[in-house]
Parts: sequence; C-alpha cells; structure tokens
Amino acid sequence: MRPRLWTAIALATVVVVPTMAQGAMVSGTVKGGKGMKISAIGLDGTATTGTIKSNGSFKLNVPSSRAKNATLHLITKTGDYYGPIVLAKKGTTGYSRLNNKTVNLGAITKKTGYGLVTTTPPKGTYSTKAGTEKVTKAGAPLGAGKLGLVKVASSAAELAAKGEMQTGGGTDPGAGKDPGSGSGGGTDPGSGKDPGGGSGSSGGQQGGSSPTDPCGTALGGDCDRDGIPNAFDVDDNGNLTIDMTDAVSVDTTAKLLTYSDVRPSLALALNANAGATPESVNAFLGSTDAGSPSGLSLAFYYSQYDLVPTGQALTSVWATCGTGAAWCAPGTGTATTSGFGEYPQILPDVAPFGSVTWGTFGGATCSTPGQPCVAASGPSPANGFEQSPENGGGKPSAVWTAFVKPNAPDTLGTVNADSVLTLNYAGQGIPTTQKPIGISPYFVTTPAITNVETSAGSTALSYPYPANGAGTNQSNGFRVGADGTATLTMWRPQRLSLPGEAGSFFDVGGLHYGLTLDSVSTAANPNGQQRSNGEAGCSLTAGNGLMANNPALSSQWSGLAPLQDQTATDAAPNAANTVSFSANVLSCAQSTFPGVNLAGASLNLSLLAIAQPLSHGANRTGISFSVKLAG
Ligand SMILES: [Ca+2]
Ligand SMILES: [Ca+2]
Ligand SMILES: [Ca+2]
Ligand SMILES: [Ca+2]
Repeated sequence: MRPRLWTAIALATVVVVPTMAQGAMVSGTVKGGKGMKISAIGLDGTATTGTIKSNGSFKLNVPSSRAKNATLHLITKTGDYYGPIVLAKKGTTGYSRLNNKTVNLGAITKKTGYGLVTTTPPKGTYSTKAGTEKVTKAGAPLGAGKLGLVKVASSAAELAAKGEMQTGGGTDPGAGKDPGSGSGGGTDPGSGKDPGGGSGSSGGQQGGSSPTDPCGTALGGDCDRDGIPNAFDVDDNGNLTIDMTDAVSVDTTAKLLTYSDVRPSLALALNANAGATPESVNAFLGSTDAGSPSGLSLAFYYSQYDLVPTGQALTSVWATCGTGAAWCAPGTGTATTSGFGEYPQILPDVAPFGSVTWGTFGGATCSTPGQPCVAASGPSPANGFEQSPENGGGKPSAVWTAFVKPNAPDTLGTVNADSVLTLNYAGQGIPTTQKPIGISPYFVTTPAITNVETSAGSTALSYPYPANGAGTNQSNGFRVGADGTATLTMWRPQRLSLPGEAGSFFDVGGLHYGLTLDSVSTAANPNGQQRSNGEAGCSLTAGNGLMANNPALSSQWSGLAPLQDQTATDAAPNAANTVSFSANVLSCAQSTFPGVNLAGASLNLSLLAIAQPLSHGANRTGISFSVKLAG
C-alpha cells in the first residue's frame, strides 16, 4: 500500500445536545429468533442492542434520546444484518418507527429479510407520521433482503428538491486534498449541498434531524423509505447507484463510508472477466504479504462531527464486529492497523507505516504531523482509532482514523456489506455509545486492460496474463509510436454481489477513470527511476462508454481522474462490456518531467478507477503498467 496523505476538513453545525431522560421499555417475542440480536436504532444512528432469548423474547430499555422514531432491526447470530421490523402496516404503507412509549409488541414473525409484528400495537406506540415506508401487501419493506439496493419512485433529485437530503447535518467546506499525492495544493470547494443548521431549533432531537424528517444525514434515517436505514442501505437515495459512487449520498447520508485501495501490477490484475473467482479474490484480498501490493486495506476516516454532531469531544473510538467476523475479534482478530500519510508512526515503538494487531490496539493520539503518535490516554478495549487534529475550518475538532488490513482467510465471506460493524465511542459527558454500520461495498477486483492500441501496434491482452508479458515491467513496456498516443480498452472493476443478486461479482458503474504517471526511466539510465512529485494525472480523451465527470469534480480530483463512466448503475460482468480512453503519454511525460530527454524512455503508469470522492479520500482501485516511448 502506498503511503497516503490524508487531509480532512469537515465541520458540522452545532446543535442542541439531546437530553437523556427515562426511556421506553420495548419488548416482544421473535419466533425463531433465538440467539439473534435486536437493535433499536435512533434517527441519529445510536443503538440499544439486546440478545433474543431462547424462547424468542427480548426486552430493550431504549433511552428517550433515541426512542422517539427509533426503528428495530434483527442481526443474525454471527453478526450479519437480517432486516428491519415492521411494526404495523396499512395497505402498502409500513410503520416502523417507535414513538418513545413503553410497548409490548407481542409476537413478531421472522420473514425473509424482515420481521413483522403480528398484531398491530396500541395506537400511539408507533409513529404514523414520521418515517413511513413502502411495503408490499404482505408487509415486506421494498429494500428487505437486498440491503436497500432497490429503485424507489422518488429520485434522488426529487428528494433533494424537496429538501429531504438537507436536514442540518452541517456544512462541509470540503478542501479534500488528494489522499495519494502528497503534492499539496488543490482544495475541494465542496458541493455546497448541505446548508446545515436547518434544524437546530427543533430541540436538537436526534442530533440534527427533525423528529418528523426521517431522512437527513443521520445513520438512522431512511431517505428512500425502503425500510433499510442509511446505516445499512447500500443505496441511500434509491436511484440504484451505490453510495460510494453517488455524489449526493457521500456528501449527506453516507459520510461514514469506509475506503479501500487495491492496486496491483498488470500481471496481478484481477477481474471477473479475466477469470477471477471467489477463491482467487480471497487469496488476493487476504494476502498478508507486506512486500506485495495486495491485500485489502480499509480506511476509516471520520470527523468527530460525523460521529457526534454536537461536537462534544471524544476520548476514544473503536470498532467491534459480530462473532462471524473473526478478522476483528477483540484480542485475537487477524486485522492489523498501521500509520498513514501525515501520521506514519502510530506508536513510538512502531516504525513508520509499521503495523500492529488491531485487536490489541488501544488507539493513539497524534498531534504533530511526522512525529510519532502516543498511546491514547483513554485506551479503547480493542480495534482502536487514532485521534488527530482536524485541519482548517476555524473550529477545533478531531478526526478519528483507522487504517486496517483485515488479513481475513475469507474476506468475501466476513468483510462484506451485510456484516454489521459497530462504531463505539466515549467522551467527556458522553457515555459509551454504539453506532452500527454496514461495511460499504468495496472493490474486490481491479480494472483489467483488454487492449492497448498505439501507432506502433495493437496488443490484445488475454488472462491469466504472463508475469513478464508486455507492459508488466519497464524493460518490456507497451510500445508507443512517435505521436505518443495510446488507447486503452478495459473491463470495469467489480464489487462482491449483494444479497439478492445473482453470481459472485458485479461491475461497478459510475466510476471516475484516470491515468497517472508514476515514474520515468530514461534510455540513458534505464535502471534509474525519476518519480513524479505526487500523483501526476494525464489528460484523457473519452472513448467507448466514458464521458467528462458529471457532476464535475474538484480540480485536484479531476486532474487525477478526468473521465466518468456513462453507466451509473452496476451490472453483472460481461466480457463484452468495456470502456476505453486515449491519452498522449508523451505529452503527459513532457509536462511532468520538463527538460528530461524522453526518447526511448520507459514510463510507469497507473490506470485508476475511483469512486465518488469524499472530503478526504475515495475508494480506489487500479493497476500499474509500463510503456516504452519511441526512441
Ligand atoms: Ca435504498
Ligand atoms: Ca433506505
Ligand atoms: Ca448507506
Ligand atoms: Ca444511490
């Protein structure tokens, strides 16, 4: 993994602190629910969780700070999301939000992907105003069993136009520096989508979301009313683009997305159309070889305001998982955590970018960029995060980060979108609080080049690709003619299929594509390498299936990835589905390395596919390869 420089500036509007008062006792019996967990999740995403007893009964004492408009959710014994509980229904309208009243819900039937209260609870114990959802005649929420990946009638644009995407979660001035470059400059002006502060006068209920508005930036909202809360919904706004590629969602409801970055060399390209199987993907993503650019790495990078909209200071943040996710088991998990760009040394006795076992890591406090962090003064029990100052914005705050390699033997089976991962935090005046989230779908494969066309010839690639095949190294780069142009055709990268989808993998649509020039070796010094200062993006011309970024990205991101997929949604892999672009790699090299004699030089390039950037980074995948310029 490359060292990355992450800079975040994200501010949220301060809203009134929810006051804790006595809560509501919520009880019932889930038939066949023995050993499952049940969570009452407030609009703000905080949860009260209990275990269902052997006779199916449960009892949750839900504090009133979350019992108003909380929804109930079932989690399997091993910690996977099972689905929401529908409290009552009328026609095709479902009611799932509690009303801060003590209630015995009686028998709850476990259906496929949801639960249904058998007898309508007493009037007033559930809300018929806030947060209704769409259900089938049988009572199934539209998103049940699909983690919310379902088209709903209201498009994202319609929701935004009605103001439902904007409920005072705070402004985000943006300013995301490219996480990979270290080259400075380039701020993200931000999209200005969220005016912030709109609901501060609502009594501060649920940290910024109005009690009657089930949407907003909060994890417990359900913007598209498909029954799956934003925390577990992979498509918060119901337009079939997954959150990580959705420009609206990453700025509003999906701020707690995880990031991943998998970028091997050409010979290790991994793609469903190039023969990747669940086994080969697991072998790649689970690799513990520190010297190889393989192995999944997940980045958690959160503003304190994204965790606690009130801005109260936190003293510790850590993660916990279900029993089915051995990679993050406290004490014994396989996951490791390491330093990152500004704070490469997470503890004084750990080398820069060195790693420690996450399950025994109590967290760290990082104060000065480049200096070793120190152990957290309020240690986390396991799977700790690092705290560092949040730059800019004029308001003192902190970011909480964890850069984690799961090293899981079965990554696809245990680090996936229906695994419930719980964020825990505590701070001054904040008791230990849980926010369960799903792990965002991430790239499990890379794009794979199928054809390289230059004026010096055309190369069709077939897979598995030979380890020393054309393009795999700088002594055997793809030949580029005197005009310097190259056209690359490629397959899209994939994510793991979601519940309800056929097959193992799905092509990810809507991505931004780019080509970066990483280093050059001149003919005079073929064994030496001059590296570019940060990531140098080449200008691209869209070919088949690509277009200019829409909406536009910040200059820094658009410099790295100037094109975007015309297909916004995901699809089953098909070898016939490719995208392509052209670049003048000679011009790119001339502008990146002015004054260098490039005749006969070899260029090391990276093909990048990037999801929608947040203020501080984005999910990325890609592959590196070499070309040889005409000499
Ligand atoms: Ca959805
Ligand atoms: Ca939803
Ligand atoms: Ca979501
Ligand atoms: Ca979407």
